[in-house]
Amino acid sequence: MNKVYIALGSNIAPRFNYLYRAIDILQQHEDIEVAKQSSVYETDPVGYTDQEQFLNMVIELETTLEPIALLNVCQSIERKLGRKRDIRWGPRTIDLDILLYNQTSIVNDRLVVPHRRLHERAFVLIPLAEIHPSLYIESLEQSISELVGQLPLQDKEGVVKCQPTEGVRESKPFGS
Ligand code: A4P
Ligand code: MG
Repeated sequence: MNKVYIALGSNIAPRFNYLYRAIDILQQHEDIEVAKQSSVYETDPVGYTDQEQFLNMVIELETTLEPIALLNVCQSIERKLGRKRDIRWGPRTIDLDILLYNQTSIVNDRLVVPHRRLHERAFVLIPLAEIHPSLYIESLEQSISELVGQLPLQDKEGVVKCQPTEGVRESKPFGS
């Protein structure tokens, strides 16, 4: 069984619904088991900053799918949930990034694992540290908690755990 970490992000309403719909679809896949989920965090946009706040979280999967097959599942979920690709790093209903696939290093046209920006992104490292702080990344020769410790304070301050009630405020029926 392969152990995989996936980062989810959304900054188009209803953001909570997009995150939980994506997790539901993954869970329904016969070759995927969602083993752990982090809390949901509200985060300042990084890269292209003239856009709404994101909700981000990280999940741990157990799967028999090979990396490209899993990427295909992730991209089909993005399409199903109305993801459009206009601006690089721009607004999105849902983004699913494969962070880690066991300790495998993959570099090809479609997939780079560990994710290229994993080590520098507070909105990924902080939720990942919540579910597996001691996780050691061989290619970086560091653990997740060490990587979090190296983040600039300003980046960490832009990642705030959501209160559970915030989901209620945003949860309109899907598609309305
Ligand atoms: N691809 C390569 N490696 C991977 C991987 N490990 N997982 C390829 C998933 N996809 C991977 O991705 C572009 C291409 O990357 C895909 O065709 C796939 O074959 P995309 O999802 O179409 O485009 P993107 O999301 O705009 O690019 P990317 O590189 O995923 O962007 P990032 O780095 O994820 O940045 N700020 C906050 N606070 N929260 C966010 O979630 N997200 C971004 C997007 C920017 N700022 C953000 C957030
Ligand atoms: Mg992406």
